[in-house]
Amino acid sequence: MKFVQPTTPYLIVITLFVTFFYHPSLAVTADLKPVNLRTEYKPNPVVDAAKPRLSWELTSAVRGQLQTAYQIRVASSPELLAADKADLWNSAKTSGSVTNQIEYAGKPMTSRTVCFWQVRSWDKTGQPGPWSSTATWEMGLLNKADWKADWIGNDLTALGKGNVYHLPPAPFFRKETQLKTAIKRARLYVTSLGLYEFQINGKRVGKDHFTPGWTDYNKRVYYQTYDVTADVKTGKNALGAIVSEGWYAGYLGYALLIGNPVVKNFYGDVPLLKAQLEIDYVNGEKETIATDQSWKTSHGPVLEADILNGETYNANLEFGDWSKPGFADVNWKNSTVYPDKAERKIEVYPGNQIQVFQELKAKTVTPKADGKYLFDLGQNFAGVVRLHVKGNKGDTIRLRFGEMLFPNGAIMTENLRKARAIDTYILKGNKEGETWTPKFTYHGFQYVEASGFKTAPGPDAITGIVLTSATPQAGSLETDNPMINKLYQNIVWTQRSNYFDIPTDCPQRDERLAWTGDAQAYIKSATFNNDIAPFFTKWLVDLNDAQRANHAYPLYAPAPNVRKTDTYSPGWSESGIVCPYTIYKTYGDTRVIRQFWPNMVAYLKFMEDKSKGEYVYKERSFEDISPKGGYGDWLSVGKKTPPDLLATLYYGYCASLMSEMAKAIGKSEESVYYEAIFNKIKQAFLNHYTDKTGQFKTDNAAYGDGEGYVIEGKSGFDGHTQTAYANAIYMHMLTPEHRQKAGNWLVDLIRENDNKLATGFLGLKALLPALSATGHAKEAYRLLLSTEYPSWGFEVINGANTIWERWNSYIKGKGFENNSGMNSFNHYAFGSVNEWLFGNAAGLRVGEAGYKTFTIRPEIATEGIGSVKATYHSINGLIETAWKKEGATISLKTTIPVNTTATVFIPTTNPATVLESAKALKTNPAIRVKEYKDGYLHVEMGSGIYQFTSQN
Ligand code: RAM
Repeated sequence: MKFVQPTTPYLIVITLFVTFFYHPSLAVTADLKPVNLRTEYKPNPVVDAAKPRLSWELTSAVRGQLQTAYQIRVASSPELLAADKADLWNSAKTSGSVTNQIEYAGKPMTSRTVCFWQVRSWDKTGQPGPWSSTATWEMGLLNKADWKADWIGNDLTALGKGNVYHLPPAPFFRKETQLKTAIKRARLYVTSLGLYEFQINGKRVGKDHFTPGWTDYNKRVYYQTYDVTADVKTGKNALGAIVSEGWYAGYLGYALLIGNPVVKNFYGDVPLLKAQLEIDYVNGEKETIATDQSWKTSHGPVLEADILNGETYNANLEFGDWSKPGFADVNWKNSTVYPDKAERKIEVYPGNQIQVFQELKAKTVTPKADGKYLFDLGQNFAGVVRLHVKGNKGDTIRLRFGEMLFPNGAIMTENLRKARAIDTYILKGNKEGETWTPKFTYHGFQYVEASGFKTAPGPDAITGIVLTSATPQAGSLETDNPMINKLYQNIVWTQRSNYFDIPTDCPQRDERLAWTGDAQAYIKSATFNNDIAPFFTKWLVDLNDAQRANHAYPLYAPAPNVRKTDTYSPGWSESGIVCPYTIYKTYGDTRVIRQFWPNMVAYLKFMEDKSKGEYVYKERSFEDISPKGGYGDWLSVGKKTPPDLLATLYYGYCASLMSEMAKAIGKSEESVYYEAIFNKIKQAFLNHYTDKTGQFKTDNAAYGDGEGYVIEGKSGFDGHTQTAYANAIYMHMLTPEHRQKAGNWLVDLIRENDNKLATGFLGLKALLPALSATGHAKEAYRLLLSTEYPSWGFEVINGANTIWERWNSYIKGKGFENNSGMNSFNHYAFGSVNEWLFGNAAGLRVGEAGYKTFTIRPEIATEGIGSVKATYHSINGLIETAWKKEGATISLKTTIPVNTTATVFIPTTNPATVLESAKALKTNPAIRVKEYKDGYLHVEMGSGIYQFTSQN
């Protein structure tokens, strides 16, 4: 199963439309049809925004097609909509080309309203197209007062066992109810402090996992809404829930590892449930069944469950049909009601819920010593396994999880550190066998070591269940080079494993925190693979909720106190600017800018104060944080770029992004202000950090022997590094002439380093883009295609199927060379090359926000790669760019969505030979030829599919 946006490819839609729906009696003359209607980025969602934002895409067979006006109508029933009685909102014909981020502007929304809407568009000649099909959105509970449900719990903390891992069993809750008469509609609103699974009449509700998601539970908690009309019936019904510690009360991060005084219960110690089932009867009556002390509670088979530590399940303690009516709950007690926190918000989950992405069959099962069996699922991923076993009552299966094997074939678990990551199942002895999947834990793994099987298990004893935030697939990339294709798949798997409610650093060890540096370094890359708009809409709230008292953004968000000295760091904190900017730029989302503007302004002020009004961070400006100077170019190879130099570049970059964002929300004075700050920083940076020739220089002695700085600080510091030049170029911190010089020094530094990269987390994302930007695409390709350490290819040839934390996390024939505790095999930071793969190799760059305009400027490799094909489903529709080199012919296919404009740079040494669909460009009115420059013929055009060829 794949998450693909529910957009039908254009041509199919067009054909269907023309064949089945077009009827001359309709007053429709244009073939412009809106499709993929979404509200707050989602098809037919439940939302709680007062003014939900609407979007659509357009299809048309006409080249260069545009929308000149649109009309939206919204009604409270499909019948009213069909009768053209838009009782909620009729936008009337509104001129403009915008098709997304359009705020609902009708009657004020009230809780529970279901809105039915349609849109139609007028084409470039002013003719209206047909109405779209109907989409819906539903309003959630807009006021706290809509909640009748209490927070209920069952304090089992006294039953927690063990000194190292103290985990109580998971409480079960149940309630029976008699529903009076015929039911028209039923909704379940449900949340928990901790994790929950809800059941109605013996059936699990919904497909979501790890609900309600991680937030700063002191400030807000999200809830889910399920249409359960089909799950309830007139007469007796039973509601049930299992609740677990989760992020609320479970173990988090490396707190245990580093001996933090608090290791769990960061937000509370008893997990709580809050749920209400709202029934609308056909006769107009309403009824609400809400959690209160009358709900019965007990604990049973889930002996312990923890995200990091695993789950233990004793099937002998199962209750049977506990969530069906008629279950004898005489031994269950009443629930305890817990007070609400007045300041805690309760809101609709804005992200994409975690769901099952795919199941993985075991590739091999290998018997091991001591009766153990090793299962290989063939892919490193985040998720759980489904166990199928036949045995005797009381037999115990113990599952350990690992990403890699030692060269001797034993499972490697050292890199999990204090994440115990063990699942245990105690059999009830069912003759037909028994099946179990844990509910409240997940692991990062490829291999499972199972003990306790009495007879040899087959491969179907263990099935991998891949879990991920269900971000719809947005892009694809394929070349004729298998190594690069593998690299791309590894990037995708790593994103899938780590976009898990929050952008985690890794899914396996005792960390799984949303490290802000990793998030900002990778976000742009992520946009090309999946639609991450809802995912980041959620996480940006976490990030801003975690903004520190001094206005610095934290190291990770949510930010429980897992280590007292974890405060902030340059390169990490800037996530608070870079991430909203990227969401704005990618999706045209100005709401995120408005929403967090005061926080971002406060952060820029913090940065300014920190520079003591000098607009440059001189050496040792960040000695007060831990590690000294912050994380800097984390995990770089060789000399370390001084953190203060990098911090200054980031400061300038943020000021420029602020200027652009201010403009986008109509704050022109602020835009000018931040532009001026940017220029001041640039000047101060150049004054302090460059010598007469323009080379970067730093007072390296200021850092002593690196004591107190990050581990790589011991290799010494230098400003004349790949990372420094790459970032200065990427962040536009240099004059044009200086920029070219910097590009040349960058190339020199790579050559001096045996043609190898030396960058860490911060340097890497900028490295290839900076080479390309200064005319060194050939060097960029050389690094991309290298298979020597350190390189992406080195990971691939050493067997990687995900992106590793370190280039040499594992070497074939040698094993694990590194620090075993900090050696993740599923860490997306080095996957930030995806930005270059799509942006340069395939050549796709956003212009006006939301890809309303964009450029396609593919960089043709001189060797190693002969074709690159990328697709990207933007908020304005599907974009495609595919180039191929065959002898002297270069072909370039581009797909430009309706209502967008592209500037395509056709690579050619001979512009006179350029043809489109085998015809001269001159003869094609859809294409505007601009100029020939730097080996590219620039052309501009609107929507359509274009096939260019040129002779070289
Ligand atoms: C590591 C994390 C993360 C990084 C920080 C500095 O432990 O895994 O990737 O951002 O430290």
